[in-house]
Amino acid sequence: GAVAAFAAADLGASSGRVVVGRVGHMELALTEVARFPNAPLRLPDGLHWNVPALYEAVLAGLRAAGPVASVGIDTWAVDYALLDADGALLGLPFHYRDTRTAQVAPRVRDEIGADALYAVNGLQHLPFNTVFQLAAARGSAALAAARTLLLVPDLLAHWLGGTLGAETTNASTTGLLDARTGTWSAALARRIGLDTSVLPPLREPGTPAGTLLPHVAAATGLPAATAVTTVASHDTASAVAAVPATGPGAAYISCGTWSLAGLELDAPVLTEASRAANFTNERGIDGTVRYLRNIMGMWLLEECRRTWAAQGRPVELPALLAEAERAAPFAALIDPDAPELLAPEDMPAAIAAACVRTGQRPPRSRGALVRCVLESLALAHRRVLRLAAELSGRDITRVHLVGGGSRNALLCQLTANATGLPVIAGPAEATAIGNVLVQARTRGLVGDLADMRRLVAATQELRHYAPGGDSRAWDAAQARLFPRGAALP
Ligand code: LRH
Repeated sequence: GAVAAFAAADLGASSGRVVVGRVGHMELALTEVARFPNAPLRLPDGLHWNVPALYEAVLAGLRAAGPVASVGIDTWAVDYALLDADGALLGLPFHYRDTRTAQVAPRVRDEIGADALYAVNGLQHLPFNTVFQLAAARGSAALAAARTLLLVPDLLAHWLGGTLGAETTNASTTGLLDARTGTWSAALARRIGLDTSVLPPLREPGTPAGTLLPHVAAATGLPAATAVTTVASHDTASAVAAVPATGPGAAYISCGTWSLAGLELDAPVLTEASRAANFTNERGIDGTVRYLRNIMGMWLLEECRRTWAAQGRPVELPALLAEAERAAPFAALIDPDAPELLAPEDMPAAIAAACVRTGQRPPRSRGALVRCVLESLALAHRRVLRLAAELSGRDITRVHLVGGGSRNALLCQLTANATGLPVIAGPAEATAIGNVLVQARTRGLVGDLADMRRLVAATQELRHYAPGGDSRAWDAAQARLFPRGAALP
């Protein structure tokens, strides 16, 4: 049968990779050809992404990839670049962890009305939603000069293939997309003073985005006829597309820098209860809804390690996880989504302070601290999935944990124990796989979403974790941490 190769450039908030996926009938094989760090850049005006460096790394990755039928780009959500009338980049995009939105976001939310906002965009309130970033940029020189706004993956696709568009799964994270119609909400854009003409036409995953520009072909050694394909450019949407779920009852946790826990639905849930619980309705491929909530994720652990390394006390992950495994259970628990953990200078100190603030003794070793982080994440997974089931009226019988976090056996087991549900872990590279499969689908190499998932289930190595331990200990931990109930963020 037919087989073809596709290149997926998948950029996460801490690292990027270029993966080549070979797809054929019941065949899906991935090779990582490049991996590179993605470190934020602090400039006098704030925290930014070094997008030219990322573009360069993608070019190098494509060179290493060799001949492919097409290329697809996905990245983290919400962040955007501005282009002027000549198509030139107006400064480096802000990083979503930049603090300039902290005061603006609640103000804009209250001005428009939290319920009015949710009724239109169905989005969880996060201070960095694009709509709040743009409100913070109101009146800036860059915005005044801007003719085009591009989300980060759309910018990279533009630099590769020359086309302009806003891919829908990622556009759904801006706060400017109408959750029911899937079109830009001009009314909302005008409320924040945005000239709606900067918003490019929407485009769906699986549509063409040109072919390589001549200088890109030259830089990568690829034929200029190589296609650029619009994929589910929001990394989480690509990951969810590759969740190896077959049949109803499956929930997912896409666990990387963030843990995105929820359900796939066919229509948004826009109830007051859903808004109050801060659930989001992001768009998936093929008209699906990603009904989920952000949980702070492996960021907590990554930042601890970064801080320790900066203090001259680096520690390898396997050793750290082994220590955490031996540490006493339920010694201290935190709410991983506490706002002060979004971008602290010193994560271990911030976690210790969170423990003290809630009347607990802070962990005394690094192993104990990591145990605290992983148990707290597992408990958050439980809280969010139970809420997702309740708010959507669905039953959950098992949990698919995908993304880098699926390699963390302790986190997987704790999540099974906390939720009381079997956890099926993997693939770790779900995002790159989803990226590849959407490209393969445009060539007829794979069928619908269910086919894509069957292919992942049949070809990728998955690990199963049965729930164990004492479920009452988790009930008690939950009640202790949230004495007034779990619904509010
Ligand atoms: C995960 C992710 C998540 C967004 C965040 C900004 O990488 O895309 O879905 O909320 O980054």
